[in-house]
Amino acid sequence: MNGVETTIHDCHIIQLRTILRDEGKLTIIQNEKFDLKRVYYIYDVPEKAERGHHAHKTLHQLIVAISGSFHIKLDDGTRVWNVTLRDPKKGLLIRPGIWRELSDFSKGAICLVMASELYNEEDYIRNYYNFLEFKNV
Ligand code: T46
Repeated sequence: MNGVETTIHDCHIIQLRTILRDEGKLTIIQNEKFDLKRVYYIYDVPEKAERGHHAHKTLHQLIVAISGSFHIKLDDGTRVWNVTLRDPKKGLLIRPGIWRELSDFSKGAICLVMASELYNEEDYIRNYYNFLEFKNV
């Protein structure tokens, strides 16, 4: 998938398989649209702090609010999609070439991110005007 041509319509909420029992719930993330190479999580985010404010050239990601809630604004250079994640049974699939801004973290929120590649700063576009150039907008 070419990050230059992707739009917010290539990003989706994915319902994750969940086993419900009286003893609690178990959610499985397995073969969700890309091969997984890296997992990280963001937590202890202070009130009013924002994260992201960048895009990736080639990275695919699946983001899950495994605790609490937060807001994600996705932007393809033309259109914007605002999503609030608060259900650990749902993941947000973000394709390459999408600008994202994370905000409104609730107390105790944990943002779990699964990524298709190892960390590579060269894959980031951290300036919005460079992002618009990348998208040919
Ligand atoms: C994303 C959002 C949701 C590493 O050294 N290795 C890593 O795997 C990651 C993810 C980050 N870092 C370093 C790079 C920076 O010096 O950790 C520092 C913070 O990273 P960043 O400013 O990119 O953090 P966020 O929370 O703004 O963004 C992260 C991911 O980078 C990004 O892919 O989509 O979470």
